[in-house]
Amino acid sequence: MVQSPPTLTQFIIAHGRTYPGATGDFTALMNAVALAAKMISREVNKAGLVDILGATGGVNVQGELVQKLDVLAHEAMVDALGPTGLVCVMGSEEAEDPVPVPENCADGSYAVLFDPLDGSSNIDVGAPIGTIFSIRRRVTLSGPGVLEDLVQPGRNQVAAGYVLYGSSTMFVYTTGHGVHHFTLDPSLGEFLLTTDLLTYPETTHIYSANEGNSAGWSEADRRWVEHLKETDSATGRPYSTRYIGALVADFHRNLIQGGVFAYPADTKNRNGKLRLLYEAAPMAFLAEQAGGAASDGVMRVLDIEPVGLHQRTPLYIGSSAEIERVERFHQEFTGSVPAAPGDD
Ligand code: P6P
Repeated sequence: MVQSPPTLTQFIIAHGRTYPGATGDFTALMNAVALAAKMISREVNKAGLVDILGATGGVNVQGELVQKLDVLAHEAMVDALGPTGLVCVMGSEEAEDPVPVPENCADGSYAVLFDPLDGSSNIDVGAPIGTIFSIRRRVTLSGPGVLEDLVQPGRNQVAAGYVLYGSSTMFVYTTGHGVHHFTLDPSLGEFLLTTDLLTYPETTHIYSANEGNSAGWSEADRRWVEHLKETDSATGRPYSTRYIGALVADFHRNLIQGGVFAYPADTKNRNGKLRLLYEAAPMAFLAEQAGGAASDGVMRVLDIEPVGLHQRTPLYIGSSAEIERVERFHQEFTGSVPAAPGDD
């Protein structure tokens, strides 16, 4: 029997002493997330073969056209997590209100938030998409969880991760002891360990931003990106730009190759486009665990005190040196978004 790398489950059990609670509950919870990931991966990989491409015609709370796979992914996460008895309430990009778990399973000690299918506009063009999840301990004592269990600062996360549906399906997570990277072996139906402790490379030479929005950026952001286009002292060359349009894919590439991702506030999204609780905060936990950082331009994302389930934030995430630099630009130049035409 060829000893393959450990599966996700074997890895979590072997590291059980470092996981929250260490009662086996966390292992079961992560297995439920991994099951949902496999179910979503199966649907994503056959998207071209059956009628699940294209929009449902519905619109989610963000006002974004809901793609059929978004709905499937949301249902996969709810169906996998709800019956475990480990989760008291869920928050999803696809649901305006907190998602309850089955009544007889409501005493779980975890509250889980997720973006079930990040970058869904990439679905119909075969570009990478992802799932993002964020796990916190409940703050209420028992019974069905409530909004308060979900709306907690990023520092309270006990685990966070993403699934990347690309050339292969990858599962990347942290519990505060480094970033662990797994790849799905479809022949086994198991995620196998690829890299135990992923960390950002020392130097970065990639930036990821949708410069189509730059006319609506603040002076600080415009100056920062123009600075990146000048010759960089560390590498002797200007940065390259890479932008896939899916946070998970841009984040993962920058983590492996070195880089910084930015979705600044602009005149269309004056508080930023990305959601704090189930996009920015879990990715920020991963970034910090990989030796990087994440900021809203002024403060670290994990320190932001959230007030709403679908609250948005500007996001700059990547190597620490780059995040410190963009924060310096926001100190030196105005970070205020210009008034849009017709604004008072
Ligand atoms: P834009 C996908 O819709 C998403 O939420 C992130 O995954 C991605 O980084 C960003 O929005 C892309 O936004 O405006 O550049 O298409």
